[in-house]
Amino acid sequence: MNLRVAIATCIVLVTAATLAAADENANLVPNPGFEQSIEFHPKDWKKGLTVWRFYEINLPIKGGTDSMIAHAGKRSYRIEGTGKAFLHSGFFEVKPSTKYKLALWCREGAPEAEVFWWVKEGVETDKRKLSKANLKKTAEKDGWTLYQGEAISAPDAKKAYIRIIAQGNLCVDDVSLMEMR
Ligand SMILES: [Ca+2]
Repeated sequence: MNLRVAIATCIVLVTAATLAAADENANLVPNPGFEQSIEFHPKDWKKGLTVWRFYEINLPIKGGTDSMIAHAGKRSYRIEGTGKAFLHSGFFEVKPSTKYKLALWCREGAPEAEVFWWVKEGVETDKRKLSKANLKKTAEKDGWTLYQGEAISAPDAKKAYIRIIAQGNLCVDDVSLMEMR
């Protein structure tokens, strides 16, 4: 092996190691910090599956992106009211029977969260439809609280989305789901 080949090989190995490390820490949640638009036309329901969706469960409650306050970036998601709401992430791909860590930064209220496992859009897994994340407070900074929990994907899971549950006011930013190893 001459020096040039050795250096090239070394660069390839370092690049592969860097990519593997990046993959290990990859956040699977689309638009995790609400920095991109979550608007979609009701007729374009397929696009609706790729963005954050808000569901009023018990009124009075309302929700929307907030550009006045953010844990990071310029926007967060604000839920206001005394009722109950669900905030669903867009669908993303997951591995079956795999342990994931869910994390989100919140203020003004305490969230609950679940991860729903799907074979594909519209088809839930047979074995385990959802995992409750059992969130715990793990850090506080500048008025924001970090909540973290774990969830194990169903044996037939290929896709997932996260449901954040708000009972009353809640401000959310930087939601992540990462594979644990
Ligand atoms: Ca943000």
